[in-house]
Amino acid sequence: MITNLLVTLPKAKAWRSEHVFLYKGFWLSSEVLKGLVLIHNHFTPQPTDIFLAAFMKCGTTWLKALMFATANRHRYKLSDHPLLRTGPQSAFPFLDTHIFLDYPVTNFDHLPVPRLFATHFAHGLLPTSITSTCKIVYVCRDPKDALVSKWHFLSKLRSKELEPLPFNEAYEMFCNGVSEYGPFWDHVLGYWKASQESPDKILFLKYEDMKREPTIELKKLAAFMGMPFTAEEEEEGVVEDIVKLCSFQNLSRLEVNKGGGGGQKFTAKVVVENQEFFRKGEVGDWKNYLTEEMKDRIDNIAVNKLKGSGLMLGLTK
Ligand code: PAP
Repeated sequence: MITNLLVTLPKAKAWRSEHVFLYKGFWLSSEVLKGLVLIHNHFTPQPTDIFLAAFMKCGTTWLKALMFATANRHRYKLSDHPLLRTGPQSAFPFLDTHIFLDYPVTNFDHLPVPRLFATHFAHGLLPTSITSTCKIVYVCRDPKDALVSKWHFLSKLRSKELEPLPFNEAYEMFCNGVSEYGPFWDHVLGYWKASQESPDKILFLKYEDMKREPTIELKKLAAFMGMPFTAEEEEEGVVEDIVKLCSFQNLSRLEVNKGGGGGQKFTAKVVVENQEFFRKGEVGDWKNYLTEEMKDRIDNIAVNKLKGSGLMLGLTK
């Protein structure tokens, strides 16, 4: 089924595997394209489901931890929290590939309500049964930092049978929109526009804002999820406690996130160790990789692509 579709699609060099395929304006690996078809044909959203959507390397791991800890704050003690044992990636399913981990298709009925799901798919690729019914939390990031993070991540996962992908080539590809789930700007714009039209359905967050003011952003997130912190919880410091639990400093030092056996199964062949989801966790690491000229070019692309949208991105100094 998927093979028949793939032969009809334009393809380009990929960052992890050999090729990505252009499907409805976005570059997808064959694995996630299969996932997308299954989601359209077999996934039944519930109105209480909450989605976490993001382009790759824009904050999924962090948001998974925050959303899971917030939604389940009455079930678990922070001192003995499942996040400390499993790491954030296992907190809830990454739908794009999890949908086909069980044969013939994964059933998610056992998940507690609200069911939480993560996806990297662009807004326009998701079935309307999801986008018209479920709440979506979207997190975006300075494209320069997303690019650097993605290059590190996918270089590690890149098939050993392929030549390594030099950073400058990845930069060119990224600027041209060609990378897994890209183009970056179309991805961000799709969710941005949808969030402007339906702010009650889509919460649009920025990694940089979360770094600067995590408690304010977490309160926004909890309220959007329909689980606002009470005055009593705020007084007790619950917001700060969750921020601390989910911080890069705390999570990245845990055994399970340092190669201690924790990992995320994406496909039968691709299993990624938890430690790969924690690198630096900083804003502005791009400065160590991009020349002034490269920075100006990518910032100009962002300005042009986002012109008139009211969204500004990637202007971190
Ligand atoms: P994914 O797309 O593969 O799921 P994602 O979690 O979105 O990855 O992005 C990983 C980035 O978030 C890494 O950024 P870096 O490469 O620039 O360092 C990772 O370090 C960072 N990250 C992971 N956990 C946290 C956290 N708790 N707080 C802040 N940043 C984090």
